[in-house]
Amino acid sequence: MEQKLKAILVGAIINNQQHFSDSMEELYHLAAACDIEVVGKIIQKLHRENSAYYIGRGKLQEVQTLIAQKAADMVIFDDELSPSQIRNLEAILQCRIIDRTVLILDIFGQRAKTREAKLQVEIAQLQYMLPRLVGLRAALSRQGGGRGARLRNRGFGETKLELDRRKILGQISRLHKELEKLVAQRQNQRKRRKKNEIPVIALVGYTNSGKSTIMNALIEMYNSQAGKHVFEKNMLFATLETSVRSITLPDNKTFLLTDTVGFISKLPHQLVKAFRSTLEEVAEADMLIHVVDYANHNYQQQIEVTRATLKELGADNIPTIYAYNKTDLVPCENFNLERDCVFISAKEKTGLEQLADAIRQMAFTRYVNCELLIPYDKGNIVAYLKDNANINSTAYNSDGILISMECKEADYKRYQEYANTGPL
Ligand SMILES: Nc1nc2c(ncn2[C@@H]2O[C@H](COP(=O)(O)OP(=O)(O)OP(=O)(O)O)[C@@H](O)[C@H]2O)c(=O)[nH]1
Ligand SMILES: [Mg+2]
Repeated sequence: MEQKLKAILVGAIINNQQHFSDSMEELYHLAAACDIEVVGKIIQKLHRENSAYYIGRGKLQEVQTLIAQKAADMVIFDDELSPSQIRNLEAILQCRIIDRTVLILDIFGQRAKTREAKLQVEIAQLQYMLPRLVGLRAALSRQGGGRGARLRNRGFGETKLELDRRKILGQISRLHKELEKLVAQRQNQRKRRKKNEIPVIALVGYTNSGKSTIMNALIEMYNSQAGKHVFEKNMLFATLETSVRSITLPDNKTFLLTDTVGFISKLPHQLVKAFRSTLEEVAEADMLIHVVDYANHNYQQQIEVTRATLKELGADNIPTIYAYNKTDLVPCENFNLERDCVFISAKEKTGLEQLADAIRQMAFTRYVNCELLIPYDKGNIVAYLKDNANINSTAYNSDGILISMECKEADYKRYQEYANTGPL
């Protein structure tokens, strides 16, 4: 079995920033997801980041000693380093220096399955590499391309480093072209969906908050079609590709539910850019379900990170319901019920009806209550309404079937000639 790479984590508490320990814990999990063993941790309080070394020159001595003590292969910084910081640090510490961004890119690289996701990750990786080529090449030649010189990621490996800047630029533009074709296909699908006037609801939130589990729970509850489940797992970035499922509530209200990639603190801007086409699904949704991992003590900051990312995507003005998930892990039972929020457990399947109610109220506004008297020879209309409206009662009168129901405003207008009364 290949031995794991050993790493030391380095973080700086800049200006007494809060949530620092959570960020370091998250870095630990990111490293673990890349199959890296963390053997030490160094933290420094700073007023501002050191432009040459990120942390202070003096502190580097400590890092150097720890590297020797623990026989570490690499040092991982909890922030994106500039190309010159990487060069300077590698020159002094004589080992591989990587940052939070590289770990996230590596995880995305491992998880990408569809051609579209693979293209997007590769573009982001090349964009990250481009300004850092000199440093990467120097590090590689120093370490002879050996064990310490690479993350497990293939696409990010040595062969890529042999390419010069121009070649990489050419490759980025080729990948972009291929991506554009795939994106155009998906945009067409979206346009078609729009024409159907079915509301599109997107699940958004921090990675591992339970978006995919909620999607599966709703599929099971309302659409027991087999084989439609999406992948859910206790790991960072389980979902990288967008999935769309049609869900029909018992009152025949149908919507499209979208599950997509989760967010994280300091999500690399290269990734946000490369995944823009995937994330457009979010920006174009009619409503968002912002999923919060209520069992995570840091959930409030995760909400903020998610909101900031949504803003970056231009999706901050979409009607949103907050779904506080994993309540089965939270001892308190008196959840304070605010507007636009529901408390659920996707695992135990509790609170899902409240979530469905919230969806009804927010996404199905253009509905009316009405009574239609459908002549007996218009059986096709009755059949349509059975599938598409929420029928409260049916009475078989001498002059036709009297249906009292709640339906789309558009459907009411379509059959207005049969209206028994105006909209109620
Ligand atoms: N205890 C508990 N665990 C849950 C609940 N909902 C989801 N989980 C677990 O949380 C983990 C992450 O769930 P996912 O649904 O994959 O999370 P996600 O938000 O889709 O994550 P990404 O795709 O990585 O962004 C899984 O191990 C789930 O079983 C819940 O209500 N209670
Ligand atoms: Mg997921």
